Amino acid sequence: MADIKLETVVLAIADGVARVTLSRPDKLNAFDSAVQADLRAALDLIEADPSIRVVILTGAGRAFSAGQDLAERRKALAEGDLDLGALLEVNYHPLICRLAALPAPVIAAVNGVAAGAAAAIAIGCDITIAARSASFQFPFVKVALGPDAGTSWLLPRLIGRQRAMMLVLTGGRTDASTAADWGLIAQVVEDAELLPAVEALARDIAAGASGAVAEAKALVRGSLETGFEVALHAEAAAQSRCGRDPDYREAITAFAEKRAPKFAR
Ligand code: LHQ
Repeated sequence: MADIKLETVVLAIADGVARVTLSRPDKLNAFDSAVQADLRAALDLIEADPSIRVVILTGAGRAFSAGQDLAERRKALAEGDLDLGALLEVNYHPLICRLAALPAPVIAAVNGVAAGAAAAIAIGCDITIAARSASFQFPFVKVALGPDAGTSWLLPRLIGRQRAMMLVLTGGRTDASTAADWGLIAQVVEDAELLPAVEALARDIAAGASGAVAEAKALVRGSLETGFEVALHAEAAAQSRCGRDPDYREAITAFAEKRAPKFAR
């Protein structure tokens, strides 16, 4: 299928994998209102297409994204628009929540610097893989702001409170290798390997039974907000659904027949 080119985002869908590329490279893919609108449009298309089994989010050029467009904020400030919380609630939160709620896992392929809200979106994806030369920066304090877009929730859970504090209180840059060592991201790969590695991972996940993949995503995400016994019950409920799915019958039959399963969905 041909790429769908929006103003600042390119959506490419092939073989059950949707790749969303932030495409404003001259401004390091900073999130202005056009990017926000294009991401909403891309998500509308992805949510409406049941053939999509995995989503990849990446950036064009040398950056993943430099976060909120500061030039647009400067203009808004001059016009007296000061409510950043409203901007978060209207633009960022729906985007972040829609990515989390998609049944298809979302893989961030972090090709370069990821800063501010964009770094939060990258580490909030289901799996985050970065190029060796990429970096992560939570520079909110450097622009006199507190952490947002989920940063204060995600960082302590991924890397612990001590390292989270260091990152948010300094706003300093963390290279991809350190990010991987700390568990901020799943993996670091050489620059030229980023898209091939992420696409291979996406194909691997897309080959799985999509019902089971969706249950796995929801269970792991949900576990962060529940106790152990609640998680056990959630797993059992998911297993009841999976066990009645024809794909489970096919997997068991294929195992007995010593062949690869052919999943229906
Ligand atoms: C940019 C940006 C940018 C516009 C580079 N905006 N143009 C969420 C919602 C609600 C409220 C507010 O906040 C938030 C959360 C946030 O995201 S706050 C954090 C916002 N981001 C930043 O503070 C990062 C700002 N950018 C930088 O510090 C640097 O650009 C980094 C370290 C990312 C990269 O540095 P360099 O590699 O030296 O590139 P550069 O600075 O030369 O940038 C290249 C161009 O991109 C340049 O444009 P120009 O026309 O001069 O060539 C920059 O102005 C533009 N650009 N970031 N966020």
